[in-house]
Amino acid sequence: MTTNRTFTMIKPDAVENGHIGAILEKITAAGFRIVALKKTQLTVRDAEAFYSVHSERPFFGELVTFMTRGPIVAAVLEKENAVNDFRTLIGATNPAEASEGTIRKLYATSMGENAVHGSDSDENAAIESAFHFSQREIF
Ligand code: FUP
Repeated sequence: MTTNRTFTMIKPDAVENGHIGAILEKITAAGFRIVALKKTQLTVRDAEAFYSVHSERPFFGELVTFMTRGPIVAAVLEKENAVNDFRTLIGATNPAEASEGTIRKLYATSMGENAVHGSDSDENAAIESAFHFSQREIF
């Protein structure tokens, strides 16, 4: 995994609300190349492992229930400065605080159901990409 990649998920709320196409369009229009892509559904065990850093937080149970309630779209994205540029594109964790035009401002409904995930570091981008994709699925 090179450092010009990040990992994203279009979360169950955005999938349910029919925003997959619009969000992928925003992502590619912003200059990201999709190097891996799949629709899938997390098991409880997957979600607990993916978000293990939050396991002691009061919202952990709700987060796992939300992330497993329907399918997601997982993707690996490539662009110079991918991690930081993608976090700028998605906006603040809480959509009420997200800047105009960001994906969370446009498509998220609440802090808990905030439409998209974006890796917070190159190291986590590599870990999260490997969690979802084998080398044969990355192009
Ligand atoms: P982000 O990096 O912006 O995705 O946010 P975090 O890693 O801090 O949080 C991961 C997910 O936990 C968020 F997308 C939503 C959920 N969360 C809450 O529900 N409440 C909080 O106070 C913080 C995070």
